[in-house]
Amino acid sequence: MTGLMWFNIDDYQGLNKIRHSCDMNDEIKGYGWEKYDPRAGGIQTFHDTEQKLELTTEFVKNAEGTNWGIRVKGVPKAGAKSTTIVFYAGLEGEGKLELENKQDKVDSGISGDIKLGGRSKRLGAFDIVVSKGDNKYPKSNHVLAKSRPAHKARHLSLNVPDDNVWMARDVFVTMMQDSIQKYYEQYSEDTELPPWVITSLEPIYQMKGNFHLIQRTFDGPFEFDILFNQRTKKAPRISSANFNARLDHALDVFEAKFESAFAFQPPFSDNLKKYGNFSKELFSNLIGGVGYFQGNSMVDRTYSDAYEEDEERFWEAAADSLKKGIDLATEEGPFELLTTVPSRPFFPRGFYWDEGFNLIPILEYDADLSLEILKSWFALIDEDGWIAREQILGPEARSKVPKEFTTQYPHYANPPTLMLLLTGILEKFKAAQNDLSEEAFYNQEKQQVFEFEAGVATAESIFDNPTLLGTTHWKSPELLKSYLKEIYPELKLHYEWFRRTQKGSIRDWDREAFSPREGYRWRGRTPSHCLTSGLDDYPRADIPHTGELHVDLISWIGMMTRSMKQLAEFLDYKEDAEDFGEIETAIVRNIADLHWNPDEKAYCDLTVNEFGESEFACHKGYVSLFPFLLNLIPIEDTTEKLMPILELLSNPDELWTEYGIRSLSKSDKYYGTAENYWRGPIWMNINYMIVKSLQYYGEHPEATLEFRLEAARIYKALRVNLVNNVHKNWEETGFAWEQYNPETGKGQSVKHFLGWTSLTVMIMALPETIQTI
Ligand code: 6A9
Repeated sequence: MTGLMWFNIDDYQGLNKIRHSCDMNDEIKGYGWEKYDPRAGGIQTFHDTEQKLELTTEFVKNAEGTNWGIRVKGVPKAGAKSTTIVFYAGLEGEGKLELENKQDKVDSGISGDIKLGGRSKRLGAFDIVVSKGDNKYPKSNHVLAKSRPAHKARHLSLNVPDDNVWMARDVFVTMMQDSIQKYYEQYSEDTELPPWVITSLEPIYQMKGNFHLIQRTFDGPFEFDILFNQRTKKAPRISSANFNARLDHALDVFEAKFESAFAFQPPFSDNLKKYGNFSKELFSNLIGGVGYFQGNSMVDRTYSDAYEEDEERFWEAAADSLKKGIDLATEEGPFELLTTVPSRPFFPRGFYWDEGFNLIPILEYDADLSLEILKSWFALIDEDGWIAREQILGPEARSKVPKEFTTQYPHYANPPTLMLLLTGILEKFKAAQNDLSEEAFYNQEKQQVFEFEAGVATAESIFDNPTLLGTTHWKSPELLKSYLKEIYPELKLHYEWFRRTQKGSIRDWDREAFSPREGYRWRGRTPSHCLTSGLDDYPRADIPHTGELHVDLISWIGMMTRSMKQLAEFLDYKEDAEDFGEIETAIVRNIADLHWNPDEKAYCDLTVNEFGESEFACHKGYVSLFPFLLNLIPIEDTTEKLMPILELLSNPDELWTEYGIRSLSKSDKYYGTAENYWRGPIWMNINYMIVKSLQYYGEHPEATLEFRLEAARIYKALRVNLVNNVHKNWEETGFAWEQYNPETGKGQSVKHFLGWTSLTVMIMALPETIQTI
């Protein structure tokens, strides 16, 4: 594990906030990837106001994945001078990591390159070089500083337990405190602390260990390299000499893949100057946020009776058990997970339903990577078919979560968005196979890139390389089939878990024709929250009831069924496909028979009133849209059901705003109340689904013309409003946001939220208008 820390040392202010991990409240005016390709490299910048530094890290790696390099470039802001940078490398598990410079030259600082040599089971033999770079001696007047010959780099090493390597900053701070203390012991408490105490830590940490810190200090602008190479003949080494050529190549790869993945449409394509950097940053930070996590997860396996939620006022008893559950939870694992994260500074871990959205743009850009991530998630399905909603693996991930939120419960669900992605994969594959012959398909892609790109030669070589493109699964149907066959049994288990554990009880009241099995209820609901639905505080029936049925959940399970059916058909599992088909039909019927409220002209949750009668619980907003969002409304119902949905979407007294569709109707009594998280604010994940469904139903040949024209009108305006509002906020603040204010459009809640907010790039690539005739 390697990392970088930095701080300004003109005075001792910077010391208090040594920059290491990203934190939401840091005074940084924007930071992150400008361009990033996970197979070739990219550029990351930090506009660090607090540490008075403009920092850039250029990153390259080879296609084989064995070697990488980082060029660290810094420019102190006006009035600032000296910066110190600490690079660290720690080895977890078996193996070794050692300094290879001559030991006798180390104690007083190292003036040239620094080299670590290592070996581990997974990496084989490797080395890490931290180049000398530009390193000038500070013109300090301090007499003690003058007695030091030069600002040499420092190397320190010690043993750190595996689980603590991530705490590099704390380790460094401890060392620094020791040096400061030693200084005061030697001199006097009243002498002003000279800078070299911090930049030339005492050589008391020279034991051979698995953990190494290398500190370089610079006056003015600086530049140096960190180069990691496996000692294998398989791939040429990455060096300071070939760094620039590799970076150019990485940026070419990024541009070529980006242009072909997201072919922007008007009005955005007409103004790439305005939208170009914006969209590249959004996407680069999504894909640059992909992380590998490893460690134990906290799970409450007590299966307390209260978790059955079958008693009246069940949430009270459940709350008691949940409180105990926090302490009764046991560690499970270790698990590993490759995943995107909703937000690097604030939610740096995987969330189940976020992932299905976050992978949509990644599927376009690098399909192989999205399949690898998907597989990594599905590998977490346990023997009951459950996946924990929030993946908090290991102590580092856990350190970012208050204790009461760390425990996962095996009866809790979260929307199965990853199944939606699976449908997208099948569609994309079929499009690649059917529409065009394979070769023609690639020629066309090539052609598109030629049109955009000056570097034709590079573009050509990139497009001859499916590995670099991440399209090997499209090139080989066998590969895709065997991938899907491998995950199919777990997926089926997962699907059955959903239907079994979230089953609702359908009461035998007077409805025409409902299918008794298909009604569902989210577990884990309280009067104020339904966290498992993903829509946290969105209002439901005022008092939870065991006879409640949730319209968003039946829709999710309907989509999941359809997706399983498509998969079974693709793999030629005929019987399964038939079974799924029957369930799908029953669900579509029950969505209409159980959940459509003809008086409100909306889909609603159901609850049971004080007389034991079934009753609608209607709160118009995202929840009432779900049958539409997941395309589960039969086209025959255009006039009766789809038209009123358009009316709901386009009415400014209900869901319409100039910035996107708000989560809860302005006319609902809970609009804007309490936490006001999903009670009005605009969320990009659901807006993306709305835009896509407007397109789906609006282009449906069997829909009425009246409907299609109205859908087209809303589609066109909504698409532009969404993109422009995210763009405006990005211009103004330097950030993408978790949600947007429905009255002002202002970004709010968590900033640097590049999970589903980056779906904006998908929206830019959708057609400006839909086909109405
Ligand atoms: C709180 C506090 C440093 C809430 O994006 C992740 C989820 C969504 O899945 C969900 O739909 N977010 C949305 O309603 C954020 C959830 C964070 C919960 C953990 C810990 C962090 O303290």
